[in-house]
Formats: sequence, structure tokens, C-alpha cells
Amino acid sequence: MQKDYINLKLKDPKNGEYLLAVFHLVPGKGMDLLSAASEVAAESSTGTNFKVKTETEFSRKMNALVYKTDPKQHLVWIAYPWRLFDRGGNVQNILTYVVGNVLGMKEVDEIKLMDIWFPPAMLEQYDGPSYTIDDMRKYLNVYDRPILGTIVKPKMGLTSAEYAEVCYDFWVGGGDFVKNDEPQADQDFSPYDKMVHHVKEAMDKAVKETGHKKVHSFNVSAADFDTMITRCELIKSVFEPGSYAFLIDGITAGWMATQTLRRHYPDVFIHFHRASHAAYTRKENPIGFSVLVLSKYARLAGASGIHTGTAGIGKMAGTVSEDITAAHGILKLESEGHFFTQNWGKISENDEDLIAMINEDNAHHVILEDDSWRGMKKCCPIISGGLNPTKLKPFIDVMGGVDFITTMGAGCHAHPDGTRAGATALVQACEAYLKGMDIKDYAKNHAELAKAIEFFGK
Ligand code: CAP
Ligand code: MG
Ligand code: MG
Repeated sequence: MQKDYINLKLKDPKNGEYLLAVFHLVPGKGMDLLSAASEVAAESSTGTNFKVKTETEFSRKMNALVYKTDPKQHLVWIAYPWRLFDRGGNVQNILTYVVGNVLGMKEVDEIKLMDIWFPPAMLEQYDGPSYTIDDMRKYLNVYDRPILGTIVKPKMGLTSAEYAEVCYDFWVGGGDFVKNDEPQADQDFSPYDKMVHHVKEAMDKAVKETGHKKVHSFNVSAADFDTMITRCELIKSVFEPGSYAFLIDGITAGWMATQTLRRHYPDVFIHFHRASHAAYTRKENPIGFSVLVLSKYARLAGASGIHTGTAGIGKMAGTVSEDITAAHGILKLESEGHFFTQNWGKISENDEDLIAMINEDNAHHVILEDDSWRGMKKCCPIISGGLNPTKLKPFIDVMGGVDFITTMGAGCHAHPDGTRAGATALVQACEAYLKGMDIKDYAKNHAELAKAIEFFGK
């Protein structure tokens, strides 16, 4: 038991000094919960497996502290002095502590970070999103409904020209948003620069024919940062602002890539794809972190949107409590987590003068156009994975809102009449929702939707 890392009488853990964390923790053989938790707090802050002679009065102030346990539910609460973390808003550094070595310690059989809470003073230090779904809505002139998207399929193997044709078909079918699939990069049969130029031609054609703006999310994940930036600069030189997003495989390419994009391109939608997240988040996996934790860190890092799952409605494992809690957790200024209510405002509750100023709306006269100082902007849920037009309303019903991007791959390109009809069927399913009509009734005079229901409903 590492006593220096326990304080069950910690006064006011929410005093602003600590990042708070709740772990589901099953102790290793022969250990009780509190001892195992103290080992985790030590290893994930200043300590190791023995008390060292080199400790100082100050270093002890940086100890993480176990401040609550619930042995019945195998839960422990740990407070991390956030001065522990690398200054300048580095998210990767926090994760290296709280879900770093501790995942491999013998003292635990199971350890999963279920929820985290950031104090307002800490939020000040982190970028948060810059270009958000609200900006994308303005560019697309799409409000009060989900942004309707697709992923080009087959996942890989099309030439750049064939790829662009699929984009064109989706956009003229009425879709708003196309993304590269998460492995799309610079393959010899679809060289990156040719893909970019062909997509531009397709977009120009589709915009002209439909009279609507379109967006393409390009995967800029690469072997190194220079190549990533080169790809970003190529896209930026070809496309008008607002018409492109940068997709990053945030888990495999890493948090530094995500934050580099956010800092270099504050006027671009940063699309966090979470391929391989299930190694940490899948509920059958007792070691890792929750979808909520992943999503909250993505917002802290400044992703404009992150995939948060279809709550089991699509093809991926997921639950309402996991995926919808995560989706709301990153959209709202104040949201209920699994254990914490997170306010993303950067104003501490006891800052009465500032709060009074806002309430009297004096602040707005001064900074009407940009009140990002007030709180961390929204990060939007990107809802994807085994969806098709028949699943749009079921998902909106569990989500309880339409403020998200949805991307349907097979759910569009497997349509019996192809991509264009698949896109139209998705648009029609959305129209039916907005009119409050059952899609089967709406399909009576919307052929593409009727075919989609017949095909995907099987
Ligand atoms: C979906 C997808 C996405 C997954 C990622 C795929 O294609 O393109 O990467 O949605 O999962 O490759 O499977 P389909 P999540 O629409 O054809 O299923 O969103 O849960 O991170
Ligand atoms: Mg994919
Ligand atoms: Mg003040």
C-alpha cells in the first residue's frame, strides 16, 4: 500500500487543482482494492513500486491521490494535480500518465478509465475545437438536420478517377459530405495528388449541377509530419476554404498529429477517425478506457468531430450508454458523463464578477463575434458503421437530436441502383424524418427509398 498516494479525506477535489479520474479496477492476486489503487496512483503520477530516497517535499505535492473507492463496484477515484502535465496543452502527455504503464501493472487484473473531469482552469490550457460543425453548416447551408455523408467503397482499390466518380455520384444524388476511408492514402493505383485533383473536378461538377456546396474529408495521416503537412497544403491549394476537412487516424497516427493539424489549420474541420479504438474501449475488454474518455480527450485536443459509434444500431459493437453519453459529452457545454458532470466552460463557478458580466450581457457588446473564451467549442459526433437509410431515424431517436455528421458506406453504395440512388435514398429518409413520416409511407412515392428499404430491410 503506497500511503503517500491515498487521501480519503481530500477536501474539495473539484477545487481546480486536479484532473479527476474514475477507474474500474479489479486488483491483482492477493491485493485489496485500495492498495492496488494506490499503486496505480503512484505509477501514474510521481512514483514507482518502492518509495524512493530522492523524493522531495515538493515532489510529494505532485502525487496523484486516491480519494474515494467503491469496493463493491470495483471503482476508484483518483485526483491528479494537473501541474503534473506538460504545459502548453499537450493531450498525449496526460494519456501517457493515466492510461500508460498502469494498464500493464501486475497489481491490477482489470483497469479501465471510465470517466474524467477537467477543471475550468485546466481547460484554459488546451486548444479545444476551432472550426466546428456549426462552421460546416454555414458553409453547406445545412441546418436542423444531420449532415449526410458517405465513405467511398470499396474501401481500397479504385483508381483516383474511379474514386472521384463515386464522390460525384453521391454528391449529385443529394449527399453533402464524402470521406476517404480510414486507410486511403497514397497507393500506387490511386496516387494522392491525382485523387485530390480528380475529387476537385468531381466536386466542381456536382456543385454546378446541384447548386449546393459539398465537402470532402481527406485522410492526411502519413508516415511523418512533413508528409502529412504536404498533403494538407496540396489540398488547401486546390480547394476553397470550407469545402475540405482533414481526416486523421487519431489512434494509429497519434495525438501529436491531431494537435498539429488543429494548430496549423484552425480554419479546417479536423476529423478524428478512431480506427483500433476498440482495443481500449470495447466493453468486453476490461483494460483500457471508455468511448466517453476517448471522445473527451479528442475535444480537449481540438478535433472538430470524432466517431462516437452507432449505439449498436450499426455493425460495430456499442451501447446507448457508451456511445450516446460520448456523443452528448462532446457536443454540449455541460454534459453528464458516467461519473462526472463536465462543464466545458472556462469560467470557474466562483468567478461571480465574470459570470455577472456575461449575464448582464456586457461581455457580448465587447466580443460578440467570438466568445470561445467562454468555453471549449463543441466537437461533433460522427456516426458511422453499418448504417443505411432505414437506420437514420432509429439513430436520431436514441441520439435525441440531429447535430451530427453521419457517413454511410455500404448503406449507400450497396443500393441496388448504385451510389446516386443510395444517396437519394438517404436524403429521402432524412426528408421523411423531418416531415415526421414513417419511411415506408414516404417511400410510396420515393422509389430510391423504397428500393433501399426492400434491400437493406432484408
Ligand atoms: C464504415 C467505415 C468506418 C466505420 C468506423 C468502415 O463503413 O468506413 O470506418 O464506421 O467505425 O470502414 O467500416 P460502412 P466507427 O458504412 O460501410 O460500415 O464509426 O465506429 O469508428
Ligand atoms: Mg472506414
Ligand atoms: Mg474574476
